[in-house]
Amino acid sequence: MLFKSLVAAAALVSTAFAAPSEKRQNAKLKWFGINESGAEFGEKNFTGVYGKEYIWYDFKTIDQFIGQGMNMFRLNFLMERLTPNNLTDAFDPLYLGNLTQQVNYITSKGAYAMVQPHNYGRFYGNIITDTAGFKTWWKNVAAQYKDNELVVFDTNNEYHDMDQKLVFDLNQAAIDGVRAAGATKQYITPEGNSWTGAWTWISSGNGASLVNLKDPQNKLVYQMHQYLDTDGSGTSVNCVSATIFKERLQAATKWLKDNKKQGVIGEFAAGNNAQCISALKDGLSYLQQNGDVWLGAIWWAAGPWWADYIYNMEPEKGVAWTGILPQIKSYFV
Ligand SMILES: *[C@@H]1O[C@H](CO)[C@@H](O)[C@H](O)[C@H]1NC(C)=O
Ligand SMILES: *[C@@H]1O[C@H](CO)[C@@H](O)[C@H](O)[C@H]1NC(C)=O
Ligand SMILES: *[C@@H]1O[C@H](CO)[C@@H](O)[C@H](O)[C@H]1NC(C)=O
Ligand SMILES: CC(=O)N[C@H]1CO[C@H](CO)[C@@H](O)[C@@H]1O
Repeated sequence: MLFKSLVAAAALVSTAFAAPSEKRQNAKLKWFGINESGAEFGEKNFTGVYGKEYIWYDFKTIDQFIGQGMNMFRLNFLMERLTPNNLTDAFDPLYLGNLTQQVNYITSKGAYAMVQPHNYGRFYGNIITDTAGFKTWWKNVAAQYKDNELVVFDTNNEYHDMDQKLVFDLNQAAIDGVRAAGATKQYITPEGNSWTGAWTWISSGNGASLVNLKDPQNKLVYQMHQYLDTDGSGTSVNCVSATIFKERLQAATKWLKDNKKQGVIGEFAAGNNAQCISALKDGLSYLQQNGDVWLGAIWWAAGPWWADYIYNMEPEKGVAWTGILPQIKSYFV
């Protein structure tokens, strides 16, 4: 209730004061997406077997998400399974085959596919310090998709507890590797230290450091993640308040605007209850109002194996598919 009146008020304000130069503000968000998660499962077992330790994504559910208006799929996978043993080694042809099959399916439907190593800046559990090897890894990966403009390259999932300069250097190496492969049209999405939290983007030092990343194609979209529980970890069904999403986005939004950058919320989620749904709508409305710098948001998560997980959006039984998606899809595309 409270929430509906907030949206109504925001809509009135925007109609009354919208200037032509603010055209993108209050438009529907460009990207509405889902984290497809499963190919990185069994993270302690780097080899693993398809169907036992890990799983790829179901094309039928991809169609169902597209039917709901989604146009962005963030594809989780593990670097150790793509290039076993060494960053600069050859690809495992079957794991690459599956990744490429997913990318091709999604982009053939006109949606974006985000290639996302779910590695936290680590390889076999060790922080990646070989920036030259990381650049080569990205050059090799991007070469596979260089002619597909609907692919988005995510440098790595959630760097954390790392030297800030190393996080900068790895992101820059990834950007340089992608462009060196001849992939010049695609968006690249750098992530920050501290699990790339939006709410800590400034306090963690990410803002001051990553503002200096350079892309000759000028197609960087800074990726931040945001959960709404007390510690921001995305492990509870409870939300701090009905306005916590927006509050946790404010400092990062100012940073994007001050520095003329673009951002995307690459992971967000909340429990299926009234307070969280109010918070989600309030935050998505805020993203829309700041659509000059925010391209969209990507729900965490779907995938065949999430079962009764608190944020499961897998069709047709996931709690977020039934309870959340119908309430938030109107904010997008
Ligand atoms: C790793 O995966 C293989 C293949 O499925 C399995 O045989 C093995 O038991 C797993 N190891 C661990 C430690 O889970
Ligand atoms: C990859 O191989 C190079 C050259 O042999 C070596 O220097 C590097 O440490 C290896 N990296 C990993 C992660 O094993
Ligand atoms: C996907 O991986 C499985 C298991 O390794 C393999 O049998 C299958 O051929 C792969 N698919 C493609 C398209 O490469
Ligand atoms: C917030 C959340 O659920 N994060 C999970 C993301 O997926 C990895 C494994 O794929 C889990 O380890 C995280 O807990």
